[in-house]
Amino acid sequence: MENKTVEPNSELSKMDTNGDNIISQKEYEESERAIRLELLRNQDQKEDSKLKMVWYSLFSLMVFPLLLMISSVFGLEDSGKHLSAMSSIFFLTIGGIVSVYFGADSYQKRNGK
Ligand SMILES: [Ca+2]
Repeated sequence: MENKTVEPNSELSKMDTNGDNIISQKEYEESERAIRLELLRNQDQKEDSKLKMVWYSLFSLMVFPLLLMISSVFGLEDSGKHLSAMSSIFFLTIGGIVSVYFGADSYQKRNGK
């Protein structure tokens, strides 16, 4: 059997965790498992941030009418008018964000991703 060497200070040399200068099958599988775990963690963080975005969108949906009420209470007629003008596109955008999130989520679950 021919001896193979790996480049020193490379990613491959880091696989030799016990320092015996041999990358065993076990060390290789452990590194592969660590990479897979890292990918899963990244995926999880991505899903968390998407979910957070949806929650903030829904929260802004509740804040919007409050802004209208506040502007009418303090007699800010112009602000109220501007907010009313914005409301239709605002609600459409929030609805789009939320529906795309749930649509993409169910599509990914159905396709096993
Ligand atoms: Ca080793």
